[in-house]
Amino acid sequence: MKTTTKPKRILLSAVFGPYGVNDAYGRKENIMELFHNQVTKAQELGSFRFLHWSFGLYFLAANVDADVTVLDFPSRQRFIREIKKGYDIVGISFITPNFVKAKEMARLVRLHAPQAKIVLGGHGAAIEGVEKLIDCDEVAKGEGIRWLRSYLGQDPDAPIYHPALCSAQSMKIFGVPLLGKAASLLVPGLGCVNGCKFCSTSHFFGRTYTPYLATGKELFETACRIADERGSDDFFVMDENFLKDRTRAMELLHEMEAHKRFFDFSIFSSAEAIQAFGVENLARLGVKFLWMGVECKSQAENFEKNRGLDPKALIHQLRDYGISVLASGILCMEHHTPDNIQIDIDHLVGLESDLVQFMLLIPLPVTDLYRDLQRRGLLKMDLPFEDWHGQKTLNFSHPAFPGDAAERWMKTAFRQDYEENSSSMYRMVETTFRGARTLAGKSETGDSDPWLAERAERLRKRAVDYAPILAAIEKNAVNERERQRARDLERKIDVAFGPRTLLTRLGRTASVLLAAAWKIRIRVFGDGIQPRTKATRYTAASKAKGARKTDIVALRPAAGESETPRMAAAARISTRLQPVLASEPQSRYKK
Ligand code: B12
Ligand code: SF4
Repeated sequence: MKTTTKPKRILLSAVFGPYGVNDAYGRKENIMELFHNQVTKAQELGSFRFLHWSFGLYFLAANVDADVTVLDFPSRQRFIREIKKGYDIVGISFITPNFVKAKEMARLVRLHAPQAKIVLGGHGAAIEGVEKLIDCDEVAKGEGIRWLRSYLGQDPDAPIYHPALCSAQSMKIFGVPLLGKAASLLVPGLGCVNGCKFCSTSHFFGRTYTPYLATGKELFETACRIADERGSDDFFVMDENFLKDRTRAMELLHEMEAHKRFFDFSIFSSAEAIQAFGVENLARLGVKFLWMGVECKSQAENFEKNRGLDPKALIHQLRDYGISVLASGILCMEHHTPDNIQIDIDHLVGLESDLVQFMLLIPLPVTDLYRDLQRRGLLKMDLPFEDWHGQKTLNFSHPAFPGDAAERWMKTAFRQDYEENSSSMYRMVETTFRGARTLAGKSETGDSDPWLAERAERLRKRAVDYAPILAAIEKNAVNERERQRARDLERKIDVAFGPRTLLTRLGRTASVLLAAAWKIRIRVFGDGIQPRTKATRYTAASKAKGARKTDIVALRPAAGESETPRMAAAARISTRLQPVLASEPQSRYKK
């Protein structure tokens, strides 16, 4: 008689909140918001307030044969409630600064669910000796899907299923919610082969690249499925160096053009890979946002990926093509002193990118930098891991930056960028406008084709959609320069793309009112935002062959756990796009 084994019951949890507060488990600087944490934090009302889901957990859940619950952004109490439900395995995903939270969660599991095995995963698993520091049964280092499948006795090499996921919740700038569907997540692969000395991601995955979607065709087919399922052609591409595999990216572009299917992408890539792919190709591909690691000015102290490149010229060209750039730089590098660090800050600010990230040099476990400083006895191992987040304190002895010097330089740098370059939202509207003009200009000179002409039209629409927020920017400008810039840009958009419609006028008023309301909210209740808890349940039966597509979806969340951000129907800063090529009707791609 055939016996069937009961599927394992697994809980996969992110660390508990609240996040970004000073308490026994964390620090107020360690905010759970990408941009507000480390990019636009000095930009007051204009800071980007986006919350991203804990993507790795959903990938794991969708790729093992088991009954899996994903608990994202729980409170400590909510986590306790969940572990009491009798799981066989509790997986905890954490990064280094959240070490203490993971430790406390493991303690709670032993206390309330002694039958459960505890598995640790995520970048925190790289901490040396973590298996002894936290009471656990297993530690998954590196790529987790293969690991978890092997642990469960399943085929580690089975094909990877890419779930359809929304990338973010609660997105606001100047208090104005971004309307339309949030971008979907696309994870082409994990890791990066470049192995820059400080880079935690590259080292965690053993300086290798693990593709989830190995070819342009696979990428295209997955993007089509997700776009159709979620009703959005916009993608946040979670891949540390997406353009590194140039052939794959080119193949994706060819597939899109062959099937006349437009997508928009926000990507991360290194300068050498961007240069090799070509700026016009990026515009054709629909890249609208690009994160690039500039790191510092000095060629001698920089990394191979930036050798011999002129970031200023590259960024200028990218923006001319409507591609917003986030340039990231590292402060308090080993060669920095109070006498030369300003050179790098001026360099980063002078690049005139749309956004700038300043991050302190933080040697994280297993990187070459970490090992090097460890060998030299410079790591501050007595500094609690909660402080290893890179926005306040150095975790190694740097003779030139004692006490709170690092933090002071960082604050000055963010402020300088804001005052000189204006708010990032202003810059992004400008980039979009510039891109629309550049591509339209190509049509006028006969240097275009229907595909590029459609890209021009999309940029034009986006510029018009964005324009109402310029009123809020003008009203809340950091200085006269920004006020004047916002006014001028609005005028230019009006002149280029026609007079303001009633909708635009309403949008302007709404954006000013929403920004005022946001200002009051911050004054009265403070600046903090906490993400909403989300529990998603995946059953083994629903993941059986053929049923994946329709069945791997979030169950209705319990009361108070809604994952759908409520969007006020006010000012419209929408990236909603009409997927049409010239006048042809959109043909949804069919496999
Ligand atoms: C998205 C992201 C965020 C989001 C997090 C959203 C969230 N809900 O947690 C935001 C933007 C808020 C964020 C913030 C921060 N982040 Co962050 N973030 C990332 C990023 C860019 C992508 C992670 C991701 O989703 N990857 C895709 C998924 C599929 O891969 P994955 O998460 O690695 O998961 C795989 C494996 O790790 C493993 N796995 C993961 N969890 C588990 C659990 C179990 C049980 C198992 C078996 C396996 C497993 O399996 C998965 C599939 O293979 C990474 C860089 C990167 N490219 O990896 C940095 C990264 C994880 N962040 C990092 C850091 C330091 C931070 C910040 C402190 C800011 C900063 N200084 O950079 C803050 C901390 C916020 C906080 N309060 O906790 C570091 C972690 C370094 C380290 N060694 O711990 C990274 C590596 C970036 C870096 N600096 O190099 N981050
Ligand atoms: S290129 Fe970027 S992702 Fe790759 S190793 Fe260097 S810093 Fe890390």
